Amino acid sequence: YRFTHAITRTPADSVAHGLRAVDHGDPSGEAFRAEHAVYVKALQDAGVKVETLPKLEAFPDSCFVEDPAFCLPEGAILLRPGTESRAGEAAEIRPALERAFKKVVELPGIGAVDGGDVLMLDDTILIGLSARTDREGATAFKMVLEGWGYAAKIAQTPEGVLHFKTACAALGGRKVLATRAMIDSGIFEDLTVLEVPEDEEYAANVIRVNDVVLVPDGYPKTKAVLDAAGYSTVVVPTHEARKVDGGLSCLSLRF
Ligand code: CIR
Repeated sequence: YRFTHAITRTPADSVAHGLRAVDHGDPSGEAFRAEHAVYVKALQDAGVKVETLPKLEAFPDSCFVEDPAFCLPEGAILLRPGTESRAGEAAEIRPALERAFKKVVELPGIGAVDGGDVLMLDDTILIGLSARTDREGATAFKMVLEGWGYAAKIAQTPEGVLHFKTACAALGGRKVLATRAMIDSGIFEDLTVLEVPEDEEYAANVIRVNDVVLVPDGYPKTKAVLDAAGYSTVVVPTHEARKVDGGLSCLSLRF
């Protein structure tokens, strides 16, 4: 499966007020925009046409476009982010999705799902319950996916982890990269798992884009694991994103 398109959104200066579990200082809008440009270039170099939407000062976390929607070849699903300050982001991303897809549907019901909790494997889509994705939202989302012909399964995000994909990434071909906590949950029993070395847990959030794997800068042990497994890795800086718990996957919608 190859990605041909991606949607991103320029980080606003208000990202300094972005949500975070632990405060390591505020990200700078300007520095974040410089890193974002490197990220966009890396996607383009991987063969993807990128549409970058204008920054939205009213939504500090809106550059993390992965959370308010989920894209599949046949259409897009507008999600309901599970935190109040981000609820309006689904409406903001809708026009871009309507330009890109013939079919755009809303998550039915009132439950919450953040796109960061959705892991697309070759044969199944996993939906991780978390502080952002509740059982009601996950069940409604699972039904939409099944209606579109996909197998979907509800899983549990490890304790203290923001999103399911904060702790794992799909590498294609029944292979995943995952933290020890995620491996111990047993969810990947039937897959080939590459383990993220200790103290590099943040680097679990890589993205496979066509022939390359984008890896965050500063995690040499994880890069070495991927290189040794035969992947072609591209290092991308995420120092500003990390200050507000963001990583490589959250910065784009890929399809
Ligand atoms: C948030 O807490 O919602 C943002 N500061 C970070 C979102 C990261 N998104 C993701 O992992 N998919």
